[in-house]
Formats: sequence, structure tokens, C-alpha cells
Amino acid sequence: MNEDIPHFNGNARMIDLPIVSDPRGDLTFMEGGRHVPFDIRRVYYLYNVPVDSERGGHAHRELEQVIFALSGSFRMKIDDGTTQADVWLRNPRKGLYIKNMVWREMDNFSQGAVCMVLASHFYDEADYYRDYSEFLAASQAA
Ligand code: T46
Repeated sequence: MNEDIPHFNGNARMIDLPIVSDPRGDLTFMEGGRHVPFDIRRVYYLYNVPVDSERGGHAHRELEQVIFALSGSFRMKIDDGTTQADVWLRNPRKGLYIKNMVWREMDNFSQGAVCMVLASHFYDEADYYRDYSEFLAASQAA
């Protein structure tokens, strides 16, 4: 069952994926437009991340994403300009859906953590807010 992040009004929520388990191990799958609420245009992953690394520190004008810890764990700090929350990702079948206009920061990577991201658009640097005050002004004007 998918669960809302309190007070995020659908701008962020957890997505639970199916699991098929048998004595050979577990299998999880995701389908664009079904488990993931957009057509998947891009997949990327972060790995070999030093445990003291901090990533993110931006928001997106249009991009929607679902973020998974395929292995290990890390913290996502999310902020839609009004509400802030900390979400720990550590289960490969539970992804964090983040709509556009949500600032995110990532830290507390465990040794060997692998972060996989499904994205609704191709990479476009013009889609990024990398300055928090610019993001905040835009989110409050909306
Ligand atoms: C996000 C978090 C979870 C590309 O060339 N193609 C890509 O698809 C991506 C994602 C990045 N890049 C280039 C752009 C930068 O020169 O790779 C470099 C590092 O990107 P960035 O500093 O944005 O990486 P993170 O880990 O801080 O953020 C990324 C995503 O950009 C972001 O959307 O939500 O992962």
C-alpha cells in the first residue's frame, strides 16, 4: 500500500512495489504508468558514494522522479517550500515519489549504498533550481 508523507499533499509519497518471493530469492518489478505515475524516460543510479557525501541540493521545474535504495540506505531531506520531512530509504521495494518543485538533499549514505532513480524526462540542466532562495521564491509565487 502506498503511504503519503504527512502534509506533503501528494507532492511526495512512498510507492510500494510488488514482490515475488520463492526459494531462489526475491523479484521486484515496476511498470511506467502503473506502479510509477509517469512514463519513464530515464534511469540513473548513484554508487561508490562516500559515506560522508552530500548530494542533491536542488529542485526541478518539471521533472518527477521515484528514488530507491536498491542496496544499503540513505536519508532524503525534502522540502516543498512549505513543509519539510526526512525520509530514510532502505527497502528496495519502497520508492520515494517526488513531484516537481520539491527541494531535495541526500546524506547519511551507508557503505555500498546504491540509489536508483526513475525520471519522467531526459536530463536537462535548465530544469534545475540549484539556488534555494530562487526555488523558494518560485514555489511561493505559484
Ligand atoms: C536528484 C538526485 C537524486 C547527467 O549528465 N545526467 C543525468 O541524468 C544526471 C542525473 C546528472 N548528470 C550530470 C550533471 C552533473 O554534471 O551529472 C553530474 C552530477 O549531477 P548532480 O550534481 O545533479 O547529481 P546529484 O546526485 O546531486 O542529483 C541527482 C539528480 O541530478 C537529481 O535530479 O534528484 O540525483
